[in-house]
Order: sequence, then C-alpha cells, then structure tokens
Amino acid sequence: MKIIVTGILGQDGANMVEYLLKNTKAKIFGMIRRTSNPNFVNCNTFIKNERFQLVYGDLSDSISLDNLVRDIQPDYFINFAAQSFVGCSWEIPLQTFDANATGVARCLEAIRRFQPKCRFYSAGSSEEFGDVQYSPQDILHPVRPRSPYGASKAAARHLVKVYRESYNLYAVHSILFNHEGTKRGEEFVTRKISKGVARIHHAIKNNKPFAPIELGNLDAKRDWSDSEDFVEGVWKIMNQEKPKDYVLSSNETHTIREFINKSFHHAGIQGVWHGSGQEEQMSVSTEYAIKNEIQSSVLIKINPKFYRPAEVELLLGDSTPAREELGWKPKISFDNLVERMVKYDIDNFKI
Ligand code: G4F
Repeated sequence: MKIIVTGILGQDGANMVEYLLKNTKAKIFGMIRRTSNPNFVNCNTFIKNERFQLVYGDLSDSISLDNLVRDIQPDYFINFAAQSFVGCSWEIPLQTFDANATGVARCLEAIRRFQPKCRFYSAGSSEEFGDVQYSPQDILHPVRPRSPYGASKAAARHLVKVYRESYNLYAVHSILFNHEGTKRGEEFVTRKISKGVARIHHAIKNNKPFAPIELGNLDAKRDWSDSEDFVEGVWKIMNQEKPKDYVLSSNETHTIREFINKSFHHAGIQGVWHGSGQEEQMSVSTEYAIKNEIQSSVLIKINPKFYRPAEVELLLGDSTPAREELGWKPKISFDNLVERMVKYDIDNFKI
C-alpha cells in the first residue's frame, strides 16, 4: 500500500504520518514544497523511518502533482497542505485560494488522469459554516464563509463533490472543527496562549519581569479537539465502503477566555479579569503577586491588531454520524488538551 500525505511539516500532516506508520504497513510519501529553510521539528519521529520517503511537490504546480501520482501510483492521497491561517487570508487572498481550492482541483485532476482508483481526502473546515444559522452544526449546515480562507475551503468542497459524482472517484471533503496540540503553529490562538503562559511561568519562577500575551477577540467560541484524535477519524473516513463526508468535532464549545483561564490554572498562576472591551485585561491576583513577589502584573491584554475584518463568533459541531457510523470519538477532552499543551510548553521552554 502506498500513501501520499501532504502538509507533513504542519500539525495534521505530521500526526497523520505518525498514525499511518503505527497503524498500517504502508509506504508513506510525505510531500514538501521547496522553501529556503524548511522546519522539520514536527517530523523528528518519522523522518528516518524506512517506510517514509520525502518527495518534492507543490499544490500550485500541477506538473509536480501529475508526476507524483503517475510515478508513485498511490492507493491514498491525503491532502493536509494549505494556507491554513484564517487571520492571514485577508492579506494573501489569492495565494489562499490557489493553494486551498485550485490546489485541490490540481490533486483531483492528477488522480483522475493517472490513478483513478486512488482514494482522496481533502481537509474541510468548520470555517465554511461562517456566520452560523443553527447550533450544533452538522454536515448539512449551509456554507456561509466569513473569510477568504473559509471561501477557499468551501470551493474545495464543491470541487470534491463534482469530481466524485462526475468521475466516480473515492474523494471526500470532511469538515474538521478546530483541532490543536503540541505540534500546533504559534500563530494560532491556542498555541500562542500555551507558549505565552509557559514564558510567563518561567519569568515568575526566575523572579523576572514579563510582558503580557496580546490577543484579539476573546469572546469567540470554538469547538476544540486534539489533532491526534482527528487523524484517526480521517483514516476511518477514507476506509468506508462508499465515499461520504463527515463532521469531526468534540461537540463542546468554549470561549478563548475559557482557554486562557484553564491554561493559567494548569501553570499554577492565579489571574483575575478586569475592565471591558479593548480595556479588558487579566492580571495576577493580589494574593498571588504578594506570595510570589511578582515584578509584573498584567498577564493578558487586548491588541486590536488581532481583530479580524469579519469574525466567526460561534462554532459547535455535531459529529454524531461519525461516532455512530465510523465508531470514532475523540479520546482527549478539552481539559486534557489544554493541560497537555501548557505542560509541554513549560517543559520545553527555550528563551
Ligand atoms: O486559532 P485561530 O487562528 O483559529 P481559527 O481561525 O478558528 O481557524 C482554525 O480552525 C479552523 C477550523 O474551524 C481551521 F480550518 C483553520 O485552518 C484553523 O486551524 O483563531 C481562533 C479564534 C478566532 O476567533 C480569533 O479571532 O481566536 C481568536 N483570536 C483572538 N486573539 C485570535 C487571537 N486568533 C489568533 N490566531 N491570534 C490571536 O491573537
């Protein structure tokens, strides 16, 4: 069995490769695009595995995708490569659309032309639901994106359906609600918080001053799971009798503020909220400040530069069909996820 996985330098691609090496006997071809300084930090566990091979390719280059599919003749093609940062998609809308939508069309074309038996997975996003009409959101929720990123993922979803129905491909585009972990990029809010909390924890421990973590909208609600649970769900979705799209989610929603509260709690730091709107802040409690002889007091402050031109205020998934039909369910709770991220960042903190 041969499997192409894209996006292996990122969280999901790397977790997918780890899962496949552990749970299948397949040879894995991990696609990377040429960049000056690729960061292999998420690939340490498998880069030297004899069943793993790095290959060059690019979602913006159809020749590279055609060649890979023609030469490898994969049984599965799992696409986690993307411009995945919603916040940046207003600044680079065309690159976002090219990678996330046209790139999926290029993958589908390569499969249609050179290996139509290959099963294709496209990573969909709850951002496609946008300004939601009802909660919880299931696979039938209307597509109402609020960002160039959400629009690009919605376009990919339509392309997958068209190719599946036109050419009888096993192609799926399943909706992934937010999913995090210790391989998460630092631009995403959860890792920004866990890394910031780790930095403050070490400053307090060493009796040094610290700068607050600066964030945008704290009222947004997200349905967070661990990426390691999701890659298992993706593999199950790819191995059904017939292709069908599913939602993967925790079925719980929490504000950014709740993520912050839990993060400081797991670091043993007592904070209190005060102020409102752009003046809202979290500071160390008076009792904690006196006890620990703290040199700075503000833990969190608002910086409007992190507000988005349009926000998805609420995401709450309904993954009942995936649980009932695939026998999948997330093993890592919201509390475990926050604890794992904060503890990992405290233990691995480097100045
Ligand atoms: O962590 P985020 O950047 O993730 P977002 O936008 O929800 O997107 C993630 O989940 C999607 C699935 O729903 C994926 F498709 C996508 O690829 C990505 O993995 O932001 C989460 C929330 C937003 O409401 C944002 O406005 O956090 C809010 N936020 C507040 N302050 C911040 C910040 N987000 C970031 N990145 N940085 C901040 O300082």
